[in-house]
Parts: sequence; C-alpha cells; structure tokens
Amino acid sequence: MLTKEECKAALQKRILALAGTSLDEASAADKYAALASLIRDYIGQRWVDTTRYYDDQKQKQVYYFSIEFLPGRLLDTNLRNLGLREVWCEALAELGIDYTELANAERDAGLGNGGLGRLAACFLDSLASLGLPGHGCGIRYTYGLFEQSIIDGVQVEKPDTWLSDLDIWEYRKAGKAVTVEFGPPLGTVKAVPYDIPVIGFDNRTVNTLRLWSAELRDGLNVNYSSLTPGDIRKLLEYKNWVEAISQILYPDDRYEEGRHLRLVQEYFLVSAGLKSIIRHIKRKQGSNLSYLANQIAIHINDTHPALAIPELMRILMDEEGMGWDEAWDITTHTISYTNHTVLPEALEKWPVDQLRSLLPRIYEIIHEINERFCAELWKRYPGEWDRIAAMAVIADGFVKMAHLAVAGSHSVNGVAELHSRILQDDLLHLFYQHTPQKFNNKTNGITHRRWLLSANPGLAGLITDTIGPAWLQRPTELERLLPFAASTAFQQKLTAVKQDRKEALAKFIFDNYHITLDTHSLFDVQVKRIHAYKRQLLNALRIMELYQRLKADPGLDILPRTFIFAGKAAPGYYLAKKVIQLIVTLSKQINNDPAIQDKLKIVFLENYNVSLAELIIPAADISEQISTAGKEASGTSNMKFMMNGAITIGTLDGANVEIREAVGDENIVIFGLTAEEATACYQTGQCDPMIIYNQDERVRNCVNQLIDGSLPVIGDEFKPLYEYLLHPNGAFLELQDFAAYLDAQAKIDRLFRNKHARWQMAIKNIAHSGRFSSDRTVKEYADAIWHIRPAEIPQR
Ligand code: 26V
Repeated sequence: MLTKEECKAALQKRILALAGTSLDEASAADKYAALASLIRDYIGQRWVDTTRYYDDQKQKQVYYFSIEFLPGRLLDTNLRNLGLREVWCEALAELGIDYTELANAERDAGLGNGGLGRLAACFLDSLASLGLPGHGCGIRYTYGLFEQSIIDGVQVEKPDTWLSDLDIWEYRKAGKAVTVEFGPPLGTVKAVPYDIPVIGFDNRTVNTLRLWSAELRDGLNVNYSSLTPGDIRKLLEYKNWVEAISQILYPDDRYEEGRHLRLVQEYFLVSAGLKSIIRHIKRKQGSNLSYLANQIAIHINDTHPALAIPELMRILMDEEGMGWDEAWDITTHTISYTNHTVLPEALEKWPVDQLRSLLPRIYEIIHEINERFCAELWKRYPGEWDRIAAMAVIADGFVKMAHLAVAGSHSVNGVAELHSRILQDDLLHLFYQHTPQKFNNKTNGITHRRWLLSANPGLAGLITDTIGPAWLQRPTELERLLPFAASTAFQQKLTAVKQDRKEALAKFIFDNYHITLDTHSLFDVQVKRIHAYKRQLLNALRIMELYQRLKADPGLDILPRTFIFAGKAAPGYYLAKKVIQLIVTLSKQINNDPAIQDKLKIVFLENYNVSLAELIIPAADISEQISTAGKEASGTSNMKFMMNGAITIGTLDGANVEIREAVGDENIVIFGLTAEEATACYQTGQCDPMIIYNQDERVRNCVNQLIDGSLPVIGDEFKPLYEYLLHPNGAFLELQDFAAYLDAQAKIDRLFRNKHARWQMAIKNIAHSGRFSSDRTVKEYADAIWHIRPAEIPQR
C-alpha cells in the first residue's frame, strides 16, 4: 500500500502520463481519470485471486441476470472498499485538490430505469462485501437512461453519453467473446464482454459485473469479387441491427410494448451469459453438466431474462445431448425468479409470431414446455379448462413470460411481505396453489455502505463515534443507537449533521436554479420515477390546498416547508409529463408569491439519478412514500430515507409496512386505504371520485384549480389531469386518500414542532434501519435460494 507521499507523487506522474499536463493545469476530469487509473492497479491481483479461489474450491456461484444495472459512480465506493479512501483523501488535500470536485467528475453508470436496476447494484455490493461468489450479467448500453432537462415546465430528453469519456472501470475481454444466434435475417451476432470489478468492503473479494456488447460477427459470408447492391443492402441492414442491440436502454418501465429490439436484447443477454458460464464451468470442472445445479445458480431479475429457461434447455439438449427430462430437471433447479411488479400493463408477453420468427428453436422449446406443463395441469386438475388456460405459458397468441418464469424455476419471490402475499393470493394465485413450495418472500434492501457511509459521512462518523464501527459489518448493530434516542447531546449532534446536509443541498439548488431555500424549513421530499400509482399528483394537490389556505389566512401558523421533487417520466408517458409540468408551474407560482413570505418553496430537480439521490436523501426531513396501497412492490428509497433519519409519511404499501413494524407505529406517519380496502374499492366500483369531489370542498377547490385559470399557464394545460382525477375507476384513488393525507400532514406539522420528539423518532428510524441493509436480503437469497457460501480468500 502506498504512503501519502507516494500517493502524491504517483498521482502527479499519472496525470502527466495520461493527460500530458502538470497537476496545476489538469482539469477535475484529468485528476479523476488519473486517480481511477491508479486504483485499477490495486484491483487486478485481488480479482485474479478471487476467481482462482472460486475455481479451485469449486465453489457454487450465483449469476444475477438483469436487463438493468444502476451502479452510479464507482470511484468513492472502490476507494473505500479497498481501504484506500483515507490515505488518498489526505494526499489530495495536501495537493490542494478538492476530493468532492474530483469525484463529481465521474459520470454515473445509469444503465437502469429505477428501483429494479438499483436493487441489482445494491445486491452486487452486498455479495462482494459478504465474500459471496456472485456476479452480475447485463448489457453494456452505449446510452444509459436519457438525461432529463425541464424546459418551460416540460421534460426534454437527451441521450446519456456516459461512455464518451472512456469508462475507466471496464475491462474489455475480446478473447471471451461468444456468438449469439438469431433466426434469419439477423443471423449470428458477436457478444463481447466488458467486465467491471465489484470490490468487497474490507475483504479480499473482487467479483465481476459482466456487461455484453453486440458486435458484427467475424467474417462475412459475401463474395467480395461480385458485391451486388442486394448484398450491400443486406450488409447494411445487418450492421444497423447489430449496432442497435446494445445501443440503448429502454426508458419505459411502465408499459410493455412488445418492441422487437427489446426481445432481441433479452435473448442477446441470456444467450451470451449462459454460453460464457457454461464454457467456464466445462473448462474448470469438466464436461459433465449433470450436476450443473450444484455448480451454479442463475437468478432472473424480473421476467426480462426469462428466456434463460428455454436457452438453457437448448444448450443442454442440442449442444450437450441430454434428453428433455434431465435437461428440465437441471434447468428448473438452476433458475430462480423474482417478480417486481403487480401492475398488469408491465407484465411481459410476446406475440407468438414475433418470438417464433426471431428465435425459431427457442420458440419450439417454449412450445414444448407449455405442452408438458398443461399436460401436468390436466392430470392434476382434470376438466378444469379455465384454470389451465389461465396458467398456460402460451395463450391467446402470446407467450406469457411470468408463467414461463414460474414454470421453469424452483423459486419465485416477491420483494416485500405484502407484495409476496399479493403474488400468492392474487396475481399468481393458481401457481401458488399448484406449487406452494416455490413461493417465498425476500424483502428488498439497500447497501448501507453507499447510502449511509458514503452518502452521509457526517452521520456515519457520528454513529461510529457513538457506538463504534461494528455496524459497518453488521448493520443491525445500529440498534445500539436506541439508548441515545432521548439524549439531548446526541440529538444536537444529529441536528447539526442534518443541517449540514440541508445546506449542501441548498447550495446545489442555488448554484443550479438560483432558488434560495430556508434551510430551517422542513425538507419534504418525493424523489422517484414519475408514475400515476406513485401519486406525485396527490402530493401536488395537497400543496395546492396548503397554498390556498395560506393565501386565505396569511397568518396561518404552519411550519415553513420546502417541497423537493425529482424523477424522470417515461418519454411516452403523457400523464406523467403533465404531472411534472404541474409541479413546475406550482413552483413558479408559489416561489414568486410575496404573500407566502417564503413559508413555502417548491423545487423540481432535473435529471434524478443515483448521484443526485446521494445529495438529496441525507438532507430530507420528510420522506414521501404515498403510492396506492397494493401497487408499489417494495420501494427502496423509503429505506434510504429512514437510514438517513427522515420521517416517513406513507401508505401501508410495499416495504412501508415492514418499516412500520421495525420502528413502531409511533415513529412513522401512516395514512390512507389499506391494500384490501383499495382492492374492494376498485372491485365494488364504489370509488367514483365524483362522490368525494362533491362531498369535500377542499377536494373540489384543488381539482377545480386545474382548469379554472388560477394556475399561471395559458390554455387547458392541466385539463387532462382534471379528467384523469375524476374519471370513474380511472385514477389511483388520489381523491379517496386526500383527506387522510391532509390529516397526516397536519400530524407531521405538530410532530415537528416538538424537536425532542422529532429527533427521537429520527434516531429510532436510523437505529432500526439495519434490517433493510441489502446484506440481510442477500444473505437470505444465499441461504434459502442460491445455496452459496462465503469464501475466505487467502492473503497472498
Ligand atoms: C418493467 C417493464 C415493463 C415493460 C417495459 C420495460 C420494463 C422495464 C422495467 C420494468 C420493471 C418494472 C418493475 C420495477 O422496477 N419494479 C420496482 O422494483 C423495485 C425493486 O424490487 C421495487 O422496490 C419497486 O417497488 C418496484 O416498482
């Protein structure tokens, strides 16, 4: 390990070598690139040692297949996990380099839409930090999730060119390329892996995130001496298709459109991933694959990689010569599946014709899976046509990917207790009746290393000063903070940390938006994808209600609040974009109204991503988790907020239910319909919003404002929102929950007036957040689903 002096010299030398400039001429990007490249020097040996250890010990390894990974920046994580952060921070400081500025020069790896991709990244961090043999398998998109800017209140999308400054963390492994076969006319595509090291915290483990990039196949079957225009056209078509495969991440996590390229991406991922895994196993452990399910586990993150099931069948039968029964036994014992949504419009299904023409052999296998599955059902439930039709893998001209995933795996889990219960009782009820032993719950988690230790070093330091560092390895040790919950001294220190984070966020907002915030106001935050079911619109409506009340009575005694929003809308999601426009319009109106005397401020921050989340979440006083009960599978920002001492206001949805169990009902503010009540409301049809509109004057006033010209927009901009809210059965029960939400906000107001009680609640939230570390989640997967054990990689 380098000393501080050696670090300083090494950095200067590396800047010279890479950027060809002296330290004082170097940009932040130059310094970042030099430091990152120096860190690469530390990684290689550990990486090789880890891989060798797994191979020598014939350790069972898990491969986490996901169409999305959302790691964010890696410099700080890597420095910290390698134990180099301190020495480098000191060295940089002595060179007069601002570490934060340098770290901010890194671009986010944003290869995901939201919760699903971020969860995958948290799992990789926990796997490596627990010393578990587990790797990611994904796609190296040239363009990650679009960059969002807001122009005149409207979301504008720009491509995310994250690879423009060569990604320093990836290692192109040209020698490990494989080929992926599609039906004509696409044919053969080359898949080249780019490996990103995943470094464990304070151990010697370095696992791998392998991202595949599509390239033209080696050698073209054309006759060079007589290239016809037809040949050229075909070549160009092929080239365009291949280049498109790993070009863009689909930016819609709401609506399954059956896009052809998406299907190509899904097969590209699973075929390349499986081929490279099997090649590796055969090389290291011999060519007999009969015990594959004891050698590896394949986990599919939602149904996007569910073609792994027929692809593994194809490899075992067509390439390894196994019979159906043996191949099926191995496949189902190897693969496990997590469901991440119950929204019907997000469930993947592919038209039979499309799948058959793109992947003829894969379709044949799916067809056979369906035949055999239906025969098994027929035997068990003779004559029950409706049941069998409802469970079939192929029905009504579609391949139903969730059905394929359940039939072809040995484990099916939801991501929070409530969600898993809904899967068993409702969405997948017939499958649960058929094979109850497959079903289980694995409540999501987040890595406390990124979301507490890195994002909030002040808080992490305070915790370590108070209870020692054991919580870093065992996050449930955070409970040792409980005796300090009522300590005024500790509360004061926590107050100071929160204030510091609020000021940092306020500075960012001033620098970028020229809006001045009162950092003593309550920071009331809702940051996540913009979706109807997440109900940013409900939040906006109550701000309108509060604003009206304050206008009517300027002396109204309320705690000043700053409402902070951020989140991207899918580019084609009209209503979500309208919600953004409404929030931005409200911010213009309220922020510039002198009558409000700065009691209320609203900001919508552009381009929400992992790095922005790291800035916002530690600064939050209030965490808005207000989805319609039964719709948010888990949520994970709710966990990040509680870990940073924010108080949750939320519905009994997703993991909010378990957060309440953890902290106790008195340390969270719960409101609104339960999942059962919401379902009943939908089913009985008695949730006509007009009833509430007519009954509740406050509802009427707010909803009417959308169309009566009180908002500073020209024309009928918000009529679609008005119509959405009043449409019978159309909305997500915003109006049904409105009154309860206002009451809950009033409760928050009362609660935050008692500083002692409020900080006590905050401390209890932090203290009980340990069980929401992804270390706990990953251990549960490792023990109960993957059957993998931690490695002890020897020091060399
Ligand atoms: C769905 C779809 C639907 C078809 C079009 C493309 C596409 C892309 C992604 C998705 C995934 C949506 C599911 C998802 O992100 N679920 C979120 O998963 C989080 C991690 O488990 C969980 O915390 C959130 O509650 C859940 O919404």
